Amino acid sequence: MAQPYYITTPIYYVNDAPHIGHAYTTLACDVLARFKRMDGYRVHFLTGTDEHGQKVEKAAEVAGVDPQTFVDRVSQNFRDLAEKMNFSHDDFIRTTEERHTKACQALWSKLVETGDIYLGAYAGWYAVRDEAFYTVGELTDGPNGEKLAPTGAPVEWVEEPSYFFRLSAWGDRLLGYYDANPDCIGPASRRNEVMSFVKGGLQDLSVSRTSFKWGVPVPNDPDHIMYVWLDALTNYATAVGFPDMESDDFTTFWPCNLHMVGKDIVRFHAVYWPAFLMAAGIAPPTRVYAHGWWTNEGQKISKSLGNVIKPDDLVEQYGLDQVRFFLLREVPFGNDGDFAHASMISRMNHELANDYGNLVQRSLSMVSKNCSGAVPEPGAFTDEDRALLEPAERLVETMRPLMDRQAFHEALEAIWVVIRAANGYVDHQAPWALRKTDEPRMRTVLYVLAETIRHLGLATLPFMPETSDKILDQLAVPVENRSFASAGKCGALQPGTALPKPQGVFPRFVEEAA
Ligand code: ME8
Repeated sequence: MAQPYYITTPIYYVNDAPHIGHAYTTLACDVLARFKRMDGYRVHFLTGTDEHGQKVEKAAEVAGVDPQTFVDRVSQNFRDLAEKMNFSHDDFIRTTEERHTKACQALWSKLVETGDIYLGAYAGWYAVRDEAFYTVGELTDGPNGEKLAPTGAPVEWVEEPSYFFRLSAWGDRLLGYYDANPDCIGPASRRNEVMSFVKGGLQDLSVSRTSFKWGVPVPNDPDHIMYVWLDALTNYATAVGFPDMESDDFTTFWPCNLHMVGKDIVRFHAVYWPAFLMAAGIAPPTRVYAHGWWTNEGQKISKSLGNVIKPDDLVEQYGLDQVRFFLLREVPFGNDGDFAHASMISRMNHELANDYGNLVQRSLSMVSKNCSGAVPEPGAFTDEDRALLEPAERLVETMRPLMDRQAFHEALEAIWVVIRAANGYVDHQAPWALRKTDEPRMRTVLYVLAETIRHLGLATLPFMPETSDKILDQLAVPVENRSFASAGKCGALQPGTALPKPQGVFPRFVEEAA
């Protein structure tokens, strides 16, 4: 039986059009999902949209349509983005679906039964933009004397009857869970941040609202709708069959292996969510990873600054796999990053066109011209051949632990170490010269290069699926051999296999056109 791997993106608010930040999180998940599938796992990759709450209700009002019409329209933009970015999700959840209402209400009822939800009254500060409550100590004064949340969002005073989740009772048990599971929050800086927040003491959390209607009704008290974060977080359970905890999907995929989120929402995922789950007697997630924040040419990305980077525009301008590569290569995953067109062009020209593209093109053209367009027959391998081939054969093994700690940039660097070594090998072996002096040795060198490129094509497949497939097509690698099980000798290129005519894979970008 294949081992299960359940991975989720945040579900995105539908108050706005998708931008590069949303594409980034889902891309990271897509690359991991593809890697795990190639590594033999049974993967369930979930993304979707968060469609309830005051923020969405207000956005619908501004658009002059009823909330359902509004969410239907904007949710589609996120689906379109997923298609455009070649994301391979297995399910796209919307919180306005019937299956989700059922799951939220079932979780709520469990929490009422265990005594973890009680009725009270809320009086405090709320930021609609963050859909979050803040204590007075967290607020700062804005330029016009208004109160602001730590995120910069304006807050408003809210006073209304509310159900509460007894979060204050879960501090020690949360700390116990973090201690017993050192990998349950990554990277380490976020883990420390979460732990000190919990150590600072937790207050009970308001989990229902009465002043607007756009949400999941509280069972047996329909004047209340559920707090949008309790509703939203539950999506991860809904999608694998909750409340049917005996279902095949739930028993296979729960607890979730990885909730990928941005650093803005780590508290919701690493504090509130495990507390809700533990209170309901359900296992908390295995890992939450909070990545960093993108800015645009040094500025915060925001609609009001008019500097939102639309993934569609980038793909149009530079090509899909180029964008996928750049986003995960440019910034150590977990750190903040700055998007700059000059860096995008530089990476494309140096690492894609010059390093990878050039290696593939010159090697395969030589095979095509000098080996009758077929995989050459190698002779005995020399130490130099083995020095290139062996790390190439071990690439997946090298990448596995890096991917498991979401160090995408390190996994890419491991691939580029082999690419650079292969380019050095071509220069040093000079197969064009061997053609005149030692044809059998030329065939060995070209075979070693073709085999190395096969390993590289497999290793880059999760990151750049279309281009890597094109590379593997040029080596006539059968589709059923494009998994890591075939990466070893059993999938090795067979001498004599006819190869299609090679084609360039990574065009150079003309810098003036940027
Ligand atoms: O928070 N850089 O939805 P949301 C990097 N609905 N990542 C970014 C980014 C940026 N500049 N901007 C956005 C919500 N993101 C809730 C989630 S989950 C149960 C509910 C990414 O539409 C990043 O992953 O505001 C961030 O956490 C997420 O989009 C926030 O998306």
